[in-house]
Amino acid sequence: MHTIIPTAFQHAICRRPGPDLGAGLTTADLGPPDFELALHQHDTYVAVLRNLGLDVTVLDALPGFPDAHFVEDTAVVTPHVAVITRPGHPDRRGETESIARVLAEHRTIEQIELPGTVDGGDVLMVGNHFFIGTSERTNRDGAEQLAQILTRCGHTSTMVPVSAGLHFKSSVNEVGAQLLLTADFADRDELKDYPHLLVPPGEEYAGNTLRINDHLLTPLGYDGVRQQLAGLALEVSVLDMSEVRKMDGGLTCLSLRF
Ligand code: CIR
Repeated sequence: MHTIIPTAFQHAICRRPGPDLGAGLTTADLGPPDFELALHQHDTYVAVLRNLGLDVTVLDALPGFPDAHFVEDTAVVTPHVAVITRPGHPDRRGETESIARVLAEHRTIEQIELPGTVDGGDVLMVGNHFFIGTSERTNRDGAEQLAQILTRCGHTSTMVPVSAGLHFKSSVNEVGAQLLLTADFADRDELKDYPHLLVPPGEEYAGNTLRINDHLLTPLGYDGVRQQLAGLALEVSVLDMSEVRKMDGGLTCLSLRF
């Protein structure tokens, strides 16, 4: 059993969007993304992480993989290991190799094996505990493989069926020590031991708010969520996520933090 190390993120990995980002997977029906604006929004995101003191590795776009800037889905990084996922959508499986090379500089590598599938967007770390959403992208076999790796590392985990949104973290994120911000999953049994802030109706997209140590990043345009976050003793940055939203992405998807 490993010692549990409190999580203060020091590193992040991001990847620049490529000019083909509009060819990625989406259900959003918000029109095609503007490449230049997407790059600008991505640069702002990276600058915010760097201002928070993170050492950020920014990889080049990956030709042929228009969703590759959503790096969160390619790995689950814990204080001890990096678990390289097997993304649920076959079009995304070629994104993991280059991420594994970078993560191998920081962590022992583990791997989700066939027939398992996991998208990192379904995995939320809350202290020593991990929620693993089972979704269209993360199947039961993948979730069980991940749970076994986490158990070996001294963590606990709970599986939660994802009944709304693309990924678990589309709706649920940690916005303070053990404090969850939840859209859609507020009354779920699996979350009952954690205090929640509730996302107001119509602001579900802002359920994807990202905590980096003592700082929160939340998407522009959701005043109800902003007011909730203002009551916490954390600094808040508001970022325009319009272009990644068109491709079903959000703040958490754009980085791996560890
Ligand atoms: C996909 O459908 O896979 C991408 N267009 C969006 C992935 C977003 N990832 C995330 O929320 N972790």
